[in-house]
Formats: sequence, structure tokens, C-alpha cells
Amino acid sequence: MAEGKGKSVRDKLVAIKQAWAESGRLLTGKSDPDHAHRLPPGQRLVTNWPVLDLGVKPDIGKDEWRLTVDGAVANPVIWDWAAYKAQPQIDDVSDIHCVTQWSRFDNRWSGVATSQLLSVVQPLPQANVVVLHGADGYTTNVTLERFAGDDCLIAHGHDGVPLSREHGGPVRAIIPRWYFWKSAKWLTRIEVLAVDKPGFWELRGYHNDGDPWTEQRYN
Ligand SMILES: Nc1nc2c(c(=O)[nH]1)N[C@H]1C(S)=C(S)[C@@H](COP(=O)(O)O)O[C@H]1N2
Ligand SMILES: [Mo]
Repeated sequence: MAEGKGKSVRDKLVAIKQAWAESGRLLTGKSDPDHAHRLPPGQRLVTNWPVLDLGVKPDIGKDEWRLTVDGAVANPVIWDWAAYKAQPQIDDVSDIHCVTQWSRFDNRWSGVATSQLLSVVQPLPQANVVVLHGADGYTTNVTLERFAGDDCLIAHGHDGVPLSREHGGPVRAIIPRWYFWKSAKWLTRIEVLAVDKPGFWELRGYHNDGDPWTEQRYN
């Protein structure tokens, strides 16, 4: 029954956001390619932290959580919590920009730098893109170069506390320079690929890149 309710919520949410993409809603026509303003065009600043997902919030204990990194890599890994926490840990402060027009400044993320993870798995020469998989079935694609950005993390903490379940705990991706739909919650698999593969929203009218400063909301 809970599943049935989750499903209908999900279908409604998906239908609404897909209709936005089709009608180009929320586009202001402004562009700030040089980042003259910290707040991208069409965004408004919030101080709370909205929750957005497909209506299903997987409940994953740290003891059962695994992160698989596979595909076009020399050393595929499956990390359990201890293996993930044994990696060098960093903190990084960045801003969130959600395509539904809210932005949240100065989020302190704690976790493993994506560059660290990539140095472990060693992408093969043909590797070009990563697909991030959430335990709710969500996927999103991002170029390997963007994923390797020095502000990108596989995060377990936010502002000094463990990432809550609703925000993607125990572990989510953080890719802050792109709209927040690229930052997969409940991260369980990173698939490294030679050929691009559009994710959940990218298949439903959302832009393949998602640069907030040039309003790449829809394709
Ligand atoms: N696994 C998963 N990750 C996801 C999503 C989702 O539905 N499932 N939604 C994306 C979208 S559209 C946004 S805006 C952000 C929201 O993150 P938040 O709920 O922590 O604000 O998560 C992104 N990551
Ligand atoms: Mo979103």
C-alpha cells in the first residue's frame, strides 16, 4: 500500500516536471555566462533546504550500504561503509542551484573527493561520462571532466551532521556547478562509460548539461 501511494505521488511529480520542460516554464531568457552574479538567472535564494525526489526515500543503513564503481575503469570497486570512510576525507563549501528555482548558499559538504575516487578506480582512456545511480532507481549523467571537478564529492555530511535520509543519506553525489538534479541522492553505483547515456530527467526533457548560469533547464 505504501508502495502504491509512493508510485502515484511519483507519477504526478514526474508528469508536472515533464510538462514544465515541454512548455519551457521558468525560463527568464537571461544569461550570465561569466558568473557576474553568484545567484544564477531566474533563481531565488532560500535559507531552508527543500526536499525533492520521486516520492520514494530509500532507508539504507550504513551497514548494508555499498557503492559500486564499474564500467570503463581499470580497477572496479565495491566499497562498504568502512572502505569508503577509510578514503581520505575532505570538506568543501558550495552553493546549490535547483532547476525549480531555489538556490541555497554555503553548504559545507563532507566526504570523499570524486578526484580521489577516480584515482582509485582509474578510468580507461575511452571513459567520457559517468552515470550516477540512486537506490530509488534514479539516474543522472555527467561528463567525467565535470564529475572530476575539485568541488565534487561523494558526500556523507552536510554542515557538520550526517546527511539525513530525505537528503540522500547515507551517501549522495555533490556536483555543485550544475543544476542539483545532477547530484544523485542515495548513491549506490557510479557507472563509467565511453558513450553518453541520458538519465531520468535528461530523458524527460531536461537539459543534458544543466548549466544554471546559462539557464540550461530544458533541452
Ligand atoms: N536518487 C535521487 N537523487 C536525486 C533525485 C531523485 O529523485 N532521486 N532528485 C534530484 C533533484 S531533481 C534535486 S533538485 C535534488 C534535491 O536534493 P534535496 O532533496 O537534498 O534538496 O536531488 C536530485 N537527486
Ligand atoms: Mo530538481
